[in-house]
Amino acid sequence: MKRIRTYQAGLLSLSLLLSGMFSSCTNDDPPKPYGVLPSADQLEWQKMEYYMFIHFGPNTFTDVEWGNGKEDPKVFNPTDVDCRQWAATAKAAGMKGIILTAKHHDGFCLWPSEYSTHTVRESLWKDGKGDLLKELSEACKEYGLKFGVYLSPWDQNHPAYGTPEYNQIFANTLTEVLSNYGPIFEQWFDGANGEHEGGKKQVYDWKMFHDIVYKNQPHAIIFSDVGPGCRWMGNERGVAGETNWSRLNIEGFGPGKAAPPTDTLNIGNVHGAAWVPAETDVSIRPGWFFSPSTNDKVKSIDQLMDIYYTSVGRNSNLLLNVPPDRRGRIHANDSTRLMEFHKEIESIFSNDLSKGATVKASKTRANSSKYAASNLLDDNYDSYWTTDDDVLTASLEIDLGQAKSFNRLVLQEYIPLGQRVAKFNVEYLNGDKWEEVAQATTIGYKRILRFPTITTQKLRINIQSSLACPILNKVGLFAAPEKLSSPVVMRNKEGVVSIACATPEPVIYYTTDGSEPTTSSKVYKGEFKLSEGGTVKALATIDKGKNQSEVVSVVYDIAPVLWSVVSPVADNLSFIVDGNPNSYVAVKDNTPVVIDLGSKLNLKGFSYDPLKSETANNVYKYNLYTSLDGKTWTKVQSNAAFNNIKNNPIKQNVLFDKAVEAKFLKFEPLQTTASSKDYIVAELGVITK
Ligand code: FUL
Repeated sequence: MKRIRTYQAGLLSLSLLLSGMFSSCTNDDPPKPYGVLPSADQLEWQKMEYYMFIHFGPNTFTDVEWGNGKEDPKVFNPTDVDCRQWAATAKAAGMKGIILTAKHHDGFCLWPSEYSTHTVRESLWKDGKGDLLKELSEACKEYGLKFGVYLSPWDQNHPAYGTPEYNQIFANTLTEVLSNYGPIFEQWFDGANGEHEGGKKQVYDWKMFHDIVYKNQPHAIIFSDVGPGCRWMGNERGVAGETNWSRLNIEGFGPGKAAPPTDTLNIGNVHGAAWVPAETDVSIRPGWFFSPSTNDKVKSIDQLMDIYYTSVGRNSNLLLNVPPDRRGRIHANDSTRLMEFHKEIESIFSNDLSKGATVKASKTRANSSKYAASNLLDDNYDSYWTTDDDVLTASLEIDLGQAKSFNRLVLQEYIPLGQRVAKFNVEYLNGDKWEEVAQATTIGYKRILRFPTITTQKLRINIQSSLACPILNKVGLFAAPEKLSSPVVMRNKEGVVSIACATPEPVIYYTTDGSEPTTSSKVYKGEFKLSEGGTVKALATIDKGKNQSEVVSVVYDIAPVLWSVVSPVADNLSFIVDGNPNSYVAVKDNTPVVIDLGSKLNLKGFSYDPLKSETANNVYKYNLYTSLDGKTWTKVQSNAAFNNIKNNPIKQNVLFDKAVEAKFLKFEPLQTTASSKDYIVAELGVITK
């Protein structure tokens, strides 16, 4: 009897235990994935965050952004290629890999391809025995970096381009690259094509190309405007959308053909059907290829930090281009800047002020410690805080234990279960009042918010809208040094230079002879004349020089003091010659512009400032004429192109084959970057120095 009762009691407690286990199991289950998810390879790729792009090829020597494929392969003759230096630089800069332009739009192959006669084999480099892909892939292995390749489907050299045979040739090229130099972490397919009307049209066999990638490199991420591995984020300025979903609708689009509009690429689609995260590609110099003329235009630390925040800080990977010079080495100006940039990132993000804090969540899934808010502070990627399925808003309160000062907040969503958060804000306890310090939309893999320094013990993150229960795995707080704004140098039509600075009451030092300004240089007391041109370098300081800005450097040619637009006659055309690249005009009906330079000048070249917008109708192809009397014209540039101006609308400097005497300039647009009949000119200038 006793035995039976015991047995029954045992059964009862077993069933209680089981039911308890069962119900807590239900509540304790991780949330179901939301929407489409990253693959394991996409997740690994996203965790790389920052890697190097290398543009190298004939353009490095011919000083153009897009070669036309007709250049003599012998122009490619670097004197001192050192891929180990590239890899060592990338590694020391904190990058996780390198992607090389194995073949750009000129068709030149940086390896001795069997399927082309426009390769390193035909060049003078190493007597035609060199192989850049081999050297760089080996250097990457040695330095523990991942290796990726860029291949342009658009090929201006290959005779078969524009015919169905080209697809097989491109496929063979791909196989060569992907089977000989692996492992390849990313295959970059450039969508650019400058053929326009009347040009060659290639109908690409993307299915075949993708099959080849996956057959040879099953883990490779395929980049294009629409992925499928990762997507172009719509501009070459380094600015991903403030809202940035990793989902995208790709149905009906294709790489190299009708891609979604650039503003969609920039922000993704909230309910997109495919996981295609953003990659931000941007160059450390104004152009993608090295040019001696840009040695002093390497982006400043402030500019690079801005790019870091608008890429990595906005749910995007950063692919930073560092073009080797004509020796085949990364120029000291670029490598020095990369080290400074890395140091800055490290100095900010190596000291997480939330260490040792406590975090309380207003809601926690099943009230289970498994999903506790404390998971946000550990370094385990796979431990996270989340809420019950039906809870879409919640607050996280961080108590730092004592007042601390900071101005950066890092948040990460646990994307293996999908991207969910659509809106949140951040408040801090100021005395006894909660005050908002920032608000934002998406988080994604990583979001970094910048705000003015606050000092507080308590911070609150309010998730205000989420597509499913929010899942966050990281919170971090950091203090970036408050930087002094760099001076802004302007010169007007009369050649008068003014220097301003956003920081109140700075002391500005400057030079005009190209030397570096220091606190012993001339103090800026007011405007000065520089109508004949020169280099202005300026430095802002406060606290008796203890706190200094970065140096800015601006090179000026002759000022447009005497210039005027003689035709067409229309309002505001004087903006073209007012010395101010921020004022612009839309010239009606694609009419040529004629400028009277006021005196005879010896022109080495000319410059065109477009409107700095990817959607503006800037000039792509043009003719340029010069004249001494405004009647008889000499064509100095015929059907010339500002290559890549659509995606990278920066100032274009064009050098003539030989200098020419002129008093008049005629600029005639032939093709523009958008469909409008009015083209944009911000400034036309001359190069005489
Ligand atoms: C663009 C190209 O046209 C540029 O030359 C550069 O390679 C950039 C990364 O992609 O589409």
